[in-house]
Amino acid sequence: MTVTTENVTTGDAEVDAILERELERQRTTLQLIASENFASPAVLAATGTVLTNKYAEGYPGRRYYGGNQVIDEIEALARQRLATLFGAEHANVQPHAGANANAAAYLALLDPGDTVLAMRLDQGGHLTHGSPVNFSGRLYRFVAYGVTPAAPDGSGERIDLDQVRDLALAERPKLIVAGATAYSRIIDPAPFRAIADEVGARFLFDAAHVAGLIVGGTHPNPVGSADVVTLTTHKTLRGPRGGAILCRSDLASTIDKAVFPGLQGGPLEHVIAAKAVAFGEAARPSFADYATQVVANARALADTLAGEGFRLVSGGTDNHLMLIDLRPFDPDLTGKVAQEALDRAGITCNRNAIPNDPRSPFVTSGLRLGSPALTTAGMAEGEMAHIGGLIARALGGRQDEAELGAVREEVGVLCAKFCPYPA
Ligand code: DSN
Repeated sequence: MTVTTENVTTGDAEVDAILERELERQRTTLQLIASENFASPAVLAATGTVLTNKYAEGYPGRRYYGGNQVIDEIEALARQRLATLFGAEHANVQPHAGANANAAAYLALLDPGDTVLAMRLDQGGHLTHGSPVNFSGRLYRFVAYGVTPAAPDGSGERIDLDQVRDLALAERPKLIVAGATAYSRIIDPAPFRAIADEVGARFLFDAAHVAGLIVGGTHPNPVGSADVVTLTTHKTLRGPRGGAILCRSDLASTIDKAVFPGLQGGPLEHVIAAKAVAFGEAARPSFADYATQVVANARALADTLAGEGFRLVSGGTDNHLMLIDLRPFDPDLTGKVAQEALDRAGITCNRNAIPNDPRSPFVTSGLRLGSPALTTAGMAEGEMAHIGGLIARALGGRQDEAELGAVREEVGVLCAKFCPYPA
């Protein structure tokens, strides 16, 4: 099956015109947002099915509405496929998003006011890891650990496990959270488990970003170490937009109750069908090749950017993403300006705070770049090196519309050659 402009024809002219423009944008610009990917046509097809019509509060075999015999089969299949992929005892595939998965895990494991230890937001953590503007920071008492100071040889800016242990001993959290949205190194679950055991805490691993790398064997699997693992299905795992939770069977009923009725109402069974399709795709041997290529591509892009005069936070990457410090390239260049200039050149990414960033989170001194989507499109190390050069050209020539236009043209040629959804 291929996705063509016909597939997105709804018959509503206003909506179709917008859908067509977004398809065109995805076809003709480079997608380097680390949390994005191109879902397969089969995954897209599953999200557009009649399963959207059905209310199915509850779980397979225990629904509150009639008519769920068929729906039960799809959800049971998705749960079984996900549990098998990760070697987990129990899977809940109903969370609508990674944020919901974390909310449900907190609801299951904590009482309001409980202390939680998680990664600092401005050093790579997520909003749901205790931001004061998020429910997590308002309902629970979050204490944050960070990364070690930057070192000239690139050995710094790693999760400071000594600090994690010191804070855990001092604060006695009920829960320790590992996982990040902007951290380019492997997060080893084992030391977190040991610290959690030492202080009698539960351990949650937020695998939102690295879920696909875990399945593909390029990141350690936290199942077995963590009490609960939350994840998203649309990032490196390359499925539909959504979340999921894995846990041991002794926590299964607590987790399930926290998702429904604790947090959500009717599950999105059309999305759950698409999750099942994506989990089936991820179980194929070719998915391990994909994960390996994602990491190789990130490394190739990082190496090129380092050669162009950017500083890689932590000196490089072990996973699908990198954080680049723009200041050595140009002290006046902010993340905001860089993101906007790259947008004009057809290169899509997001500005991101770097550890100890002197600029505000809205402006920043950094960019976050990731390889999952372009790897899905078929690009390899050679294209990554080319793109690294284009990024440097666009940022160096950001005030020169002709130069941005020339980069945009080269981007167009690359996108035409590596198109995830050929016309
Ligand atoms: N928005 C996601 C990301 O870009 O990492 C996290 O929720």
